[in-house]
Amino acid sequence: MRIARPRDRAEPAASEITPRTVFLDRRRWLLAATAAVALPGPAQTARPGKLAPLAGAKSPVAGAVATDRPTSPADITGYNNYYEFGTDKGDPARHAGTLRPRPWSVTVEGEVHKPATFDLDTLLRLAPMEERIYRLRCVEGWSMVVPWVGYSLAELVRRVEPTGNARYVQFVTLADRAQMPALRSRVLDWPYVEALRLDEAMQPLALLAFGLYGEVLPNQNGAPVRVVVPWKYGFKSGKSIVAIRFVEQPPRTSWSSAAPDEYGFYANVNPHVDHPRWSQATERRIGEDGLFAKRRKTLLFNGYEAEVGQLYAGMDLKKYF
Ligand SMILES: Nc1nc2c(c(=O)[nH]1)N[C@H]1C(S)=C(S)[C@@H](COP(=O)(O)O)O[C@H]1N2
Ligand SMILES: [Mo]
Repeated sequence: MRIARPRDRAEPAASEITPRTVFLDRRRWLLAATAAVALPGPAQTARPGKLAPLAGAKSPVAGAVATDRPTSPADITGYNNYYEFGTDKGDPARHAGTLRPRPWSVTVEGEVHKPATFDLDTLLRLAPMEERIYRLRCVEGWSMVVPWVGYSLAELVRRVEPTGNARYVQFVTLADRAQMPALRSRVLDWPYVEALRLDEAMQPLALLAFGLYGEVLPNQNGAPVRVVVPWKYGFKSGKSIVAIRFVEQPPRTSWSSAAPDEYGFYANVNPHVDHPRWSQATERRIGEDGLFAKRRKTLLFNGYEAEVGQLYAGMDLKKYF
């Protein structure tokens, strides 16, 4: 289990030893970030720091706690896409130890009344931390359930006060060759960039995540801060964010510029719009992949239709895929 301290390694995850309902209930906490410290350790991942829980409170955000069984910490931190560290699923866990998640800052700029550079400690205290248990569905056809720790991206958006011209929000992620050797490969045009429409970014499910399973984010999952947009394919959820830009025109996004026929700007999870090279109707849940494990049916908007469907009312989702 890569996020555990070395001496804890033999211990099973709480999710493995506690009945699911008790486990989920126990995790419906508000979390305070004050204790978060990520020290670079001798292992390949940053040493975990706790995001301390405040007992009792539940996330007030509709849809924030999926009832599916959370994927194991070993799978969440061992099976990753983070191409800055290589393209194999095990590469991020093996190589992301060179990422330095502190010191860190995020610059917010463009069409806002209050542009600012936030250092990590300021960001950690910007709003109360919550646990959000989200399904994550990769465009490649697999999915996980992750207990993230963070707060709604809308909290940050409101504080910088977008101008009337702000219609899109672009997320720029770290691209530093000294920390990310795989940037030498030309697999994508670095830095990895993603974007949302402003109203999508304001939807309370859109998360700024700082941790998972109650600990600061492991490097391979996008330390120290990433975006998580649970109703869209995983590639929309940029890791290790360094800048957030508010703009008027649709910004460039890495995957839709690399392969515009395969990856649209919206990238909403949609079983009715196949990838040109494979079906998107079903998915494999990581951790359930025994010999006889059935693929699951992929749900429209990854199961978050009730919460986000109205954002796309009247849009042809086959055209705006
Ligand atoms: N900077 C950056 N962010 C990224 C990626 C990446 O390669 N680089 N991969 C994306 C893809 S394709 C997916 S599926 C998710 C995977 O997140 P996870 O490894 O935490 O499950 O991260 C997304 N964010
Ligand atoms: Mo993905």
